[in-house]
Amino acid sequence: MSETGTTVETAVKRLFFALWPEEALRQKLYTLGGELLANNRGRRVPVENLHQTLAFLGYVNAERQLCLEREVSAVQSSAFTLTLNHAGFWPRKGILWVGGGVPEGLLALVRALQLGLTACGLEPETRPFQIHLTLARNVRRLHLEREHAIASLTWPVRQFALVASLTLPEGARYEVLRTWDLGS
Ligand code: 2AM
Repeated sequence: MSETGTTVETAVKRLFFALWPEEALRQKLYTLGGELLANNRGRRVPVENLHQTLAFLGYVNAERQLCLEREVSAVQSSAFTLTLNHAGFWPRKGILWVGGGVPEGLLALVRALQLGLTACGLEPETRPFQIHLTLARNVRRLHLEREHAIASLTWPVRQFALVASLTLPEGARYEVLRTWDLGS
């Protein structure tokens, strides 16, 4: 028992902060992925895994996880609404994704999370933040114009999540460890 406890406490976890859509929106995104992919081959992200990453943390030990949780608990960001209105395809990585504009509230949240990462000794992403919610990977070929318009999906964002990524033989499984509410 104590050995198991020790293992858990000292283990590193692969973590990221994300926006996790409600079930109904995930279903719509999954359906959209099927429509966009049509007869092309690709590995679709299972409906339960669909999310938007805000900050990728990589492998993190328990001490650093605590630090990150403490830092982001102090974040005072407001709720915002996302409008997902286009799809894209990155041929080199074979990724089919949906995107939309980045409202000021989202930018503020991402910046606050990045400050938290820095405070805990992690290096935040330097590329400008953009929305790309992955619908499918390993897509070999897809004819999609650059910003392929989709019927808009409205996503009221009221919280963000800390998520653990587990790599299993059947693929990635994500576990939402903790959520934080955004201010109104
Ligand atoms: P992706 O969907 O564009 O692949 C869990 O792996 C989440 O973290 C996914 O949303 C993935 O984005 C993202 N991710 C994985 N590795 C990453 C990295 N090295 N840098 C930034 N994001 C990463």
